[in-house]
Amino acid sequence: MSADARLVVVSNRVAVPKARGAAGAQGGLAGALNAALKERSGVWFGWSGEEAEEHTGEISTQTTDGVTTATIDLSKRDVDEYYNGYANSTLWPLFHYRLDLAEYERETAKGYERVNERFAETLHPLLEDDDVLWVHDYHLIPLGERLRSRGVQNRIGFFLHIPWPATRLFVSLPYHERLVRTMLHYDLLGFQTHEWLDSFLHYCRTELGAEIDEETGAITLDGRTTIARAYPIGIDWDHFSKLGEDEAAQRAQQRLLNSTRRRTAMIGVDRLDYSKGLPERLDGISRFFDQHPDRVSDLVFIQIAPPSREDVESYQKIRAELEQKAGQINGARSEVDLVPVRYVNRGYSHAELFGFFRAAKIGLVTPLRDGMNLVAKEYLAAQDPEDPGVLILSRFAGAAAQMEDALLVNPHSPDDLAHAIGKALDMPLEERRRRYESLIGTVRDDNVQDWTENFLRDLDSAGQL
Ligand code: ADQ
Repeated sequence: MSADARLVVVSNRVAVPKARGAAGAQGGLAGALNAALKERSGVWFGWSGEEAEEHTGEISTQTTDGVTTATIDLSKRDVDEYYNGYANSTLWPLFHYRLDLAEYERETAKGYERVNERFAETLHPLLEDDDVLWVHDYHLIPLGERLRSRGVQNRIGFFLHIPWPATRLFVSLPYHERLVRTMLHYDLLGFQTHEWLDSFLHYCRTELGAEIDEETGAITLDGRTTIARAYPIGIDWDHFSKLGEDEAAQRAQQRLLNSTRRRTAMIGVDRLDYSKGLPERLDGISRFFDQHPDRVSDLVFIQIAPPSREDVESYQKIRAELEQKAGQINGARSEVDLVPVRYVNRGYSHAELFGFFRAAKIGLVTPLRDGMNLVAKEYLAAQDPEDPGVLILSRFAGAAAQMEDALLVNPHSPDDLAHAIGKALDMPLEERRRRYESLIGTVRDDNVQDWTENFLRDLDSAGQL
């Protein structure tokens, strides 16, 4: 298989590339994948995000700068069962250790299999013999096996963006073995961290009796070998770190500084998701205020959290809980000219986020569980090296494995969070610089371009590893 074979990326949603020079930002992952797709005149296949009355099998294609996007619509039933149902109400909570929120419904499991089969059926005719396929995330775990059952022999890799749970949790999923066996039809499996990789290997060894070669990550079962490795994702450093030159970033920074005046701004930026530990974060802030009432006027906390997956009940609940907690803190602690928590339910461009991150002297990234968490890396990339802010990071984010010099916290403990906030507020410049220097290297060097290259290099040579 040659390294310049055409690349076919498959994910639940497709980020349609912007024409050269077109306005608007693209996420780091979309940017990196588009760069790889451009290099290899590739195709990006997935759901359009649109709901159709009926599934028609029609593919919409668009080619920009040599990259073709091919999308299909899904029916309302498909979206309910596959996306809102099995992917986001079964796998997402389970993989984020929220057994209490995981729902197991036979119908949604069937919908998940049906849509994966539909992806395989629609994608198959588009494939050429030499294509290298890269499938992304928990929505499409069985896709590789579905393609193999149609005779596809191409090299196929899979990357999981979220954690892989411990075996004792994972086995609570009905038909868990069937799901994992489908994964062994990929040539290469990528995980964000060694912890998630080890959990997966542990499952394969103990539940399936697979043979594992720890050194190469080779998993052998029934005469087939799959390679599994950790590939920690990074940010698009070249793009993100230069956003400070952008006028929108400078305006956003100034806007925040003007509005906070002499108070220290502390920031959180997350999709509104229960895995991100947002109510727990507010509990920690509330505890800090309880312990240090004299410091309420020193600090303002800005939480930016655009709603996501609003059709799923657990997401409606977390939103209501957060509104209530923010309201409680502000009710108890506000003065006529002072509101301690600013809770904003919308998204901002990367340039604006850069400006907010730079204006905030404390970054709070405290998920209860997270595959990686790119916000932690973006916060650091936006800091002024001469006067950097402090990152408070959950030990349960994948990013923590690379970022031991952040202030690592247990997000479940309000006392731990409150202590870290106090420490960050009082941290001398010298210590802030030292921590920043030790952290920024991995943010800069282990970037998303490297991640793409490493994964695709191993996929190109899978079978010879
Ligand atoms: P997410 O759960 O979405 O991603 P994360 O990695 O933190 O989590 O964020 C992805 C991107 O969304 C970042 O670039 C961030 O700037 C942006 N974003 C978040 N909140 C925003 C807001 N309020 N406004 C604008 N942009 C916002 C999943 C996994 C993660 C993994 C990534 C990539 O859950 O663990 O790091 O995929 O693999």
